[in-house]
Amino acid sequence: MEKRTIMRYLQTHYALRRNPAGLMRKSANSVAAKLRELQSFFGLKVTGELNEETYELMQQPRCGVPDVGEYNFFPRKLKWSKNNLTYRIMNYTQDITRAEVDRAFKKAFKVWSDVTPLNFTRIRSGTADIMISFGTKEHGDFYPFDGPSGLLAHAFPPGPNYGGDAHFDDDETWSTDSRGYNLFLVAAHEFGHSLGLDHSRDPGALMFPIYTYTGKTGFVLPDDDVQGIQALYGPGDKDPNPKHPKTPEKCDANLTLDAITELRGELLIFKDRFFWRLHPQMVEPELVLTKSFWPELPNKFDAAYENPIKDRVFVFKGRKVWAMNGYDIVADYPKKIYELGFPKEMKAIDAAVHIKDTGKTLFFTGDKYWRYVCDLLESYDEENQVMDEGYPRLIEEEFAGIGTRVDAVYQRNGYLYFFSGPLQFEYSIWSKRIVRVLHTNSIFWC
Ligand SMILES: [Ca+2]
Ligand SMILES: [Ca+2]
Ligand SMILES: [Ca+2]
Ligand SMILES: [Zn+2]
Ligand SMILES: [Zn+2]
Repeated sequence: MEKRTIMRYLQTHYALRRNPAGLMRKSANSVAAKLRELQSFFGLKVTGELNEETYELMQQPRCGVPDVGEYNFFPRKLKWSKNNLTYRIMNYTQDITRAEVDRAFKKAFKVWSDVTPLNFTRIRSGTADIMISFGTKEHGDFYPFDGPSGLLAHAFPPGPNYGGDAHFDDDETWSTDSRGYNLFLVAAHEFGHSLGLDHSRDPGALMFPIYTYTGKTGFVLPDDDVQGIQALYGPGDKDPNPKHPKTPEKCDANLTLDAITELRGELLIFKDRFFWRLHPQMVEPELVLTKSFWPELPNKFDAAYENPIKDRVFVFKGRKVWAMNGYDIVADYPKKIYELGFPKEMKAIDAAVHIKDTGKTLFFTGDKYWRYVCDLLESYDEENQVMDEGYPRLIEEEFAGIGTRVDAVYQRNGYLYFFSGPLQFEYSIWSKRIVRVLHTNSIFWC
């Protein structure tokens, strides 16, 4: 990323001003201040410096609307003073059929009309409240697009003329699925702006500025967005999909976890559609959507562990297991868990952990656990039996006191950390006993 691109990013999204001569203000302080704003918005370590983490974030495809609302970039946020709004599709992309474009926009409006008293009617001539168009580069509003990736779209807050209008960068490849950018998802986000919403800092929110493909299963508007839009317009008569996913709070006293693994020195703590990344030197964990890392994997996992020698992370969901090498899925995966030697009737694994010092891998399911002599997930067969003899065993035989079910487990410095509901058990591998009982959320120093 060139310096110019970085400056443009801060100008577009953080209101970094040009000086009157039209040149960028050279003041390092001003750039640093904007970098701090950006880092704070995305929950990164606030340094004011362009570190790798910040640099990576700035390269992600995103919405063109600024993250800070207090500036005069677009007219100040307003709301529509009527509930019946019109929209008009001015032109089309060549990437998908016209019918697909029409459907994507209709569905995107429905996301908002389902939870508010708003109604959207399509008109085919004249001026609509929300005029929708595809354009490239400079497209008539002095907020030019930038070619493929980078800025995907933008929309204006409620008001006359440009107000409410939504523009899509036709240098992107638009799709109805995971390829390129999903038009429905981007449109649903932009129409949020058309109705008066700003960007959200909640990484689970539709109004989060960065694009993540959230999967094939039916989209449900996250709770954060519902709260936002209902604060402006109130709720509608009936919500056909009242279960709006909430983003987990790390310090929730009742916090429970799905799975935990290390990945190249970081701890990944899975919960619902998310995981927290906890770096040994970082106090503040970063919450991200699992799909933003591994778009091809399920949203939510049952269990996960790392084999650091092979640099592999294994994640389990139902009867399937995936092996990952960093961001990449290893060839031949997913496999079925019975291919690893588990009984055919086994539906899922609750938790798994690989113990570096002994080379053994433990798998927990229900009140039982299995032990593998070594980690041979890649070459399991009947003749080459790798399951330790005498397994499965009852969890309470070996790990008395941790309960009869394990949600998640990881190992560090000779200890196993078991999570069961809102409790965490620190178990010494060498003295074979529980040394401490903690709250689950103490993993985040809450
Ligand atoms: Ca308009
Ligand atoms: Ca673009
Ligand atoms: Ca689990
Ligand atoms: Zn946006
Ligand atoms: Zn525009």
